[in-house]
Amino acid sequence: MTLEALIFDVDGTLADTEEAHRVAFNLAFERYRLGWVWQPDEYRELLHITGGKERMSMYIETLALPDAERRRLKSMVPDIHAEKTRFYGAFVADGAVPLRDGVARLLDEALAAGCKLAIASTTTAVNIDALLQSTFGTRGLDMFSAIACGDRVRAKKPAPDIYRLALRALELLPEHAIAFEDSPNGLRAAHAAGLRTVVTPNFWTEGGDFSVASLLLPSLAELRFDEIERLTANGTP
Ligand code: XBP
Ligand code: MG
Repeated sequence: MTLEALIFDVDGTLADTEEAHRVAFNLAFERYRLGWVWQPDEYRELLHITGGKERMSMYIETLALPDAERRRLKSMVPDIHAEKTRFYGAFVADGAVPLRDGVARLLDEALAAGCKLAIASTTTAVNIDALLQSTFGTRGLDMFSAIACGDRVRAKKPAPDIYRLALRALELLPEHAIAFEDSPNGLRAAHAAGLRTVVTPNFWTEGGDFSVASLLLPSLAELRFDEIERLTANGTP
């Protein structure tokens, strides 16, 4: 089976971004004087909900509030999220969010071998553009044949929609591509889309259910592009 594309998740896979997201959320909450502070342990639980807006809405549901106040706070979620995205974009532009080990080399090896690259992420296009430009420079956006992200799909991970969108944009069947993920939600999304998946957990996702992963690694530091097919062959969904 010829491998024609690698499809990467962004947050936690290309780069360990979630601490920057967490701090950005807290700065936005402070800007809106909400009195909310997401500590690491609480944020790790909240990360089971994909999508920053969905995460905030679910958090509001957990608060003991009069209905009118709950509705008012929920109506503010898009504005709070836009403010959070501004803070996050500033961290990324400052170079505060480097690529994970092995990512730059593996992407260059894939491109040199004529393999396409794509992205399937829950975060926003703004965040992805900022990360690709801050880590790869101006060539960052041109490296990827397709970027499927954010609100382009109604059902976010663990639904397969974002991976199906990436495959449609690549005009590929799932057997000709491999997904790279960091979280159980992301793995479930890729697997449901029929993709073999390489998983590299991190601080926020370690200990999750990765039983359907084709390959589980601590990072991409040791993975060579020309080994991927062989190492994932028996992990076909
Ligand atoms: C991870 C997410 C995102 C980020 C925050 O996305 O679920 O919601 O946590 O980014 P993925 P936003 O791992 O699929 O890249 O606030 O922009 O959603
Ligand atoms: Mg992720």
